Amino acid sequence: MSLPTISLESLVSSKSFDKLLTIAKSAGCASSSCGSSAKPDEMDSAVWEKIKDHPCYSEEAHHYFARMHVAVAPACNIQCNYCNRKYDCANESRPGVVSEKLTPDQARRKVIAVANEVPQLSVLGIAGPGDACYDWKKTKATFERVASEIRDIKLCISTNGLALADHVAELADMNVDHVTITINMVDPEIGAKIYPWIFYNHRRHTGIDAARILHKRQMLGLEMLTARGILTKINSVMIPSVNDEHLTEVNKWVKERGAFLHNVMPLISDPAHGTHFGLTGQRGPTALELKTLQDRLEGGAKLMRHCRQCRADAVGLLGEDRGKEFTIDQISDEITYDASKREAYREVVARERGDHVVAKSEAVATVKAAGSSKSLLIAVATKGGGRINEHFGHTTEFQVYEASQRGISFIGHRKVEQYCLGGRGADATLDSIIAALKGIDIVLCAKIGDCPKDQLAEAGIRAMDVYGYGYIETAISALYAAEFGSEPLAATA
Ligand code: CLF
Ligand code: SF4
Repeated sequence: MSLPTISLESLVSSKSFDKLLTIAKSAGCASSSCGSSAKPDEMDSAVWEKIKDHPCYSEEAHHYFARMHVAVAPACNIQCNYCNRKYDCANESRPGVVSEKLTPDQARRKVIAVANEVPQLSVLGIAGPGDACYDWKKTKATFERVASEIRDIKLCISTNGLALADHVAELADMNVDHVTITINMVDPEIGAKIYPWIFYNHRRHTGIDAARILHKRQMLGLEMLTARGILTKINSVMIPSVNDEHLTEVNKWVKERGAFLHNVMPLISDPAHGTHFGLTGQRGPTALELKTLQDRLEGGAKLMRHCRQCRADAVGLLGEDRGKEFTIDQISDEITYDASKREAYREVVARERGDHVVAKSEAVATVKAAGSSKSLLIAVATKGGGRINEHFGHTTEFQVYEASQRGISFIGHRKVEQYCLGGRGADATLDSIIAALKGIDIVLCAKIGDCPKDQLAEAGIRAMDVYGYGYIETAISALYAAEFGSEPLAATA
């Protein structure tokens, strides 16, 4: 039996769940790569086991797996100048939207409701709206309740690090394999410009004294996690003229102390959010400034470039938010966990992933074989699964890839307004999409009409749907080879 092309849409829609089950139960496998592992050759198998289904710790996994956050931890022990407590924790969450705060019991019900309906769900994260380690009782109670029913769900937290060291042993006991610490400085003088105060050992500390304590506690927490084999991701908020240059130093420090990933995120600063930085005119970095810094950091602690700065109650694949479908008022008091969708999805994805890995490595070899020093920036409309499977007019985010002598790399995303609403495209929206795609050479999507295609072409961006539903890297390699290899340009109109 040959495997059908899998679009995330077909896998997750309840209407096609029977089809998903049929594929999952089918005997044998016609996949060219059945049994292939997506594990990178250089990665330790134990580490791969921990990250292979985690959408934040593996760029590859983020095409297939989803996270959800439950907003159970509203209290915080520090003040960041980019945070207004009325909103979500800006360490891990886009400020500007108030979350639905939950008790641990409500959180348990919500996680079960999502697990029953969203087969991609693999990770439960607690990322605010305050600090997961400071508001520890609620964090712990939530994890214990959920893990006792959904045994294979990965538990993940995000913290500012001040109270982390007090809970590392319990995190290890609960099998929490993934901890994010937000570290914006290793120099307390810079820290004093970011943190006006912290609350530690029953009293408030301010200025350099506060930043020094926070720094020491963050390093201690990181070292304790590394000693226990817990994977640590460091989030750093890039604040122009405050810590942007300094983040190279942060990268070195955290690498030396065993951090698995470093995620540099742009400051989100808007006066409407009422934050200190927002109200005092501190700007965030441009996309180019962020990319330039990330490029400079290559070679140090491994970088995460696919972060979406999620809300503290986000649900779904990174880049999508299905939170509104799962508000607590829509969830029954008596809900029970049904593993069938998640299990069937995992079986299908395991096969699909093997094929994807083979296709990807062939694509990278093709790009390298072109022997060109040129690069191409390609924006892709996708719903996941590593395929070009979203219409231009429906997408709210393009994934951006760079093809160059080094291969094919995911380098970020560009958020856009949805162009097509109610069957019609809006010109003003198209203008804003074109502006958001500045610097992009080619747009790949499953379908695009002549009107937006022509207007993109006028702006110097080639848009095409001939590679629709194929693997992203395969299309990119064909385009790159056609453009810079010895073959003439083909099939790109
Ligand atoms: Fe959530 Fe964070 Fe865990 Fe992921 S998010 S607690 S590590 S499960 Fe991921 Fe969202 Fe970026 Fe965070 S994309 S903001 S990095
Ligand atoms: Fe706000 Fe999070 Fe900073 Fe606490 S750690 S002040 S909740 S951004």
